[in-house]
Amino acid sequence: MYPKMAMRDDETCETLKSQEDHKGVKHLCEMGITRVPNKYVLPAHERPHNPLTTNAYDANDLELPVIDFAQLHGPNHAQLIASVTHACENYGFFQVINHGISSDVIRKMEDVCRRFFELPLEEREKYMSTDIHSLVRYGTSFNQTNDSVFCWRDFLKLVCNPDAYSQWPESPSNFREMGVRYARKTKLLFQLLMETIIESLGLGLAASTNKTPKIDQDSGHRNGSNTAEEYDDIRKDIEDGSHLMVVNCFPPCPEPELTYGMPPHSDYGFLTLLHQDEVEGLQILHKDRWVTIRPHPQSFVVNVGDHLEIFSNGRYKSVMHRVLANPKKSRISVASLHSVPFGTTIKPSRGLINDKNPQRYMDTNFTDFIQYITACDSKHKNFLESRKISHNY
Ligand SMILES: O=C(O)CCC(=O)C(=O)O
Repeated sequence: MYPKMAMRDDETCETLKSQEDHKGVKHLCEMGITRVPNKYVLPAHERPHNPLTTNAYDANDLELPVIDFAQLHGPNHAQLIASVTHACENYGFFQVINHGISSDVIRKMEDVCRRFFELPLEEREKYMSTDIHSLVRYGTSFNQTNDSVFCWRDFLKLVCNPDAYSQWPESPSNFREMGVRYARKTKLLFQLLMETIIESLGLGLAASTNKTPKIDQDSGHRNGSNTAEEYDDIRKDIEDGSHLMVVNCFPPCPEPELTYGMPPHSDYGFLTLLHQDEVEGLQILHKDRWVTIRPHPQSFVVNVGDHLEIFSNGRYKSVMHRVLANPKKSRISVASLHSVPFGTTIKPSRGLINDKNPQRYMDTNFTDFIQYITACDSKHKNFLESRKISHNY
């Protein structure tokens, strides 16, 4: 048992706590803290509910567009593609239902993740590392090495490929088996989602019929330089793509108004597939307002990542999101981040560039991105901003 630590200004307590901060927020809660340590206290102007930071904090929930994947191969296929286009252009987020991943797979994954975070610290600590190349990594905050203020989250990051599985935790029982099963299913779902996204951008259709797509005179979005070859390359990249699973644990926070579960950020990959338990916390920036995405059991929240923004030449934008800490309930989420293989160059699709719609992002190597997040603050959309090409006309 740890002594209760209530005073923020007690120097001895602070020193002790700062050593403990790197062991994570679950550990701090187990120590019995009743105040948020200084390391987690944001300056007033950066706090989640400060009207000056967000300009319009809005407690309203937002109903995300729902994509019913049961329609994928049916007579309403064209409508489904139109809904995907609408969701990606207007929200950067949607929910997918009837996605083919059974409730048993999802429930058991959530259960083993919850049990992982309930393990004693000595067990979780075995995976603690700040090396972002580790195949398995337990840690805390957003970027533990660079964050001047920590956020109220612990995580387990798991690289998903057959060579990495043997290094995943064996404890709690069934963790590895359920984790691998979940990872394989979400990878397949990602591939299907990407097929629809590519089609929604007008690229898949062009390749499959091997015809030059029409130029949309108003938006200038599609053009004639798309080739079946490029489509085949991207399909291959998606199939062989990188897949990282991030299991997030947000324990109850004694002073949630002072900190974040996760600060505003966008995701780096093509798509993220998120499963959140029944506890609210996720908010997205929509029309300059932070809005809450209420959890829907059995659906996945899907969002556009930075690499898709680059690939679509800015037509589909990655959207900032954040997680609020809450005082009462522990929250678990599982984010599956998918992209092209490490080492691949991400570039705007040649099929989407034309005179009206010039290339808006530099070709970007995955390695550049990894270097950037290692050295710099990767919150907000800083990395993507650094890849933009400005056109002075
Ligand atoms: O827990 C959530 O709702 C979102 C998690 C997230 O944004 C992330 O893992 O990047």
